[in-house]
Amino acid sequence: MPASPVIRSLLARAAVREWAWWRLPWLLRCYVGAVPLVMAGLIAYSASQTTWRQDDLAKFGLLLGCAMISVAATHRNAYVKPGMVRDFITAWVLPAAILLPPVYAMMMPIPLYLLTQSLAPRPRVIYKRLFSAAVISLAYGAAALLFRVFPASFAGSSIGAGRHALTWTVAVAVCEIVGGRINHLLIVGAIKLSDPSVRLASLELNREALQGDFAEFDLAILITVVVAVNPVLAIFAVPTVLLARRFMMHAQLLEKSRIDTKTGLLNSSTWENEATAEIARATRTRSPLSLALVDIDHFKAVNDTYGHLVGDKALRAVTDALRSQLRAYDLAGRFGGEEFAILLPHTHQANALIIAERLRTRIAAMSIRVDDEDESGPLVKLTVSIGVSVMDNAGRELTDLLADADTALYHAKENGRNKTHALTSSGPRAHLAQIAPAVFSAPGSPNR
Ligand code: GH3
Ligand code: MG
Ligand code: MG
Repeated sequence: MPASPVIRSLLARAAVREWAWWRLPWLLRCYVGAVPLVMAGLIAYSASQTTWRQDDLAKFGLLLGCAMISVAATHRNAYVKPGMVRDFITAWVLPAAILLPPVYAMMMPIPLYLLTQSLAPRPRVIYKRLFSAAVISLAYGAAALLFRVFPASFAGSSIGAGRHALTWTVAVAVCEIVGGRINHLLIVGAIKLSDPSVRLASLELNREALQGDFAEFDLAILITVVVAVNPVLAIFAVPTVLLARRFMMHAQLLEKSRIDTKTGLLNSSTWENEATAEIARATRTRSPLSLALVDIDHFKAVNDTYGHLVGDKALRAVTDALRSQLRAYDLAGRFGGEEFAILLPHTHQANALIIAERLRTRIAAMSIRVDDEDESGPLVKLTVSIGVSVMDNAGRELTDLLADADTALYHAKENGRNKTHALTSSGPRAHLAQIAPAVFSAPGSPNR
């Protein structure tokens, strides 16, 4: 009897040589392999050194239960994309590190990441989850050891009253900072090994990231203090963690609703809103503005020949080319399937045509590999046709500009594709711009 798809998938995972881990560059492979091994070794060692007490186990069970509820009760959308929302797992691991022998904090991330994996609509590669769990395990194992270095008069195994409550909390905060930094550094190591060009400052020093860091830091300390007073109080922290997670997700969802997921450009409704505002600004300030509609030529043939996945890859390549050619204040959106709209503020027709031509020639020069792993395999070549419209001091609506750009695009298609055409509108007499074919047509393509 043939094996079911589930059995086949399990067998494929069990086949060691099939692991995605093998496909990593060797240094990164060693790194993401070594961290979990070190974690396993240290857990085994500290387990052998631990006196297992019933009330510790009960406290651990309670903290783990609360952490699991906060992970499981978060909307599944949060797990669609890694990094979509903070999991706040360390907010539950810190109390374990402070109030229990170190082995508990080291064990805790493992079941939590297994749960995260099972909740994700599209399971993440297992070595990544294992690495994330191991990083937290090592970082908070170190935080647990650090806490024990403080004298009992300053910190100690239980929280006192008055001044001691304050110094105890300061010691917890120091351990959270140290644990958080080690966690961060270990992750940065993996990111840098996988892509040395990545700029971490832009990932870390933005409002969302800092807000998330602070919320996690704050919750971890509050939960530790509350659990130190009475472990059962941990239950009251669950709704607070859920609220914080929801709050963090809101900003991300808002951003996501503006963006076209396939290309990362603005989606058409957001583009239209922002373009309308930009046109109103240009009308008010009497500054020039142009609009370009870019349509990939014969894109259906790419899909028909190589399939939709390669088609999507080509769409992303065109998007990257668009981004690389535009200025920071230009507004690019995905307007339809293989059609893009670009608003060019402070741009007269002559400059708009130069920008559009630069874009067209750049895309025509690209070669997109059908199969990344087959260097001698087929390449996809694309061209685009571009229609440009312009608002020279005369106040016009977005619909007028789009209609003109669409007419110009139609002419570019009609005249052999891989061309830039423009339509100017000075009053009711719109006319096709006289564009020198030598400048604005593809080499070798028929002249208009
Ligand atoms: P033309 O030069 O006249 O523009 O020809 P075309 O084939 O590009 O235009 P047509 O409108 O006939 O086909 C557009 C194609 O774009 C059809 C559709 O399958 C493809 N397409 C639209 N959106 C996507 C997408 O998100 N991914 C992929 N792979 N293809 C898409
Ligand atoms: Mg097309
Ligand atoms: Mg089209």
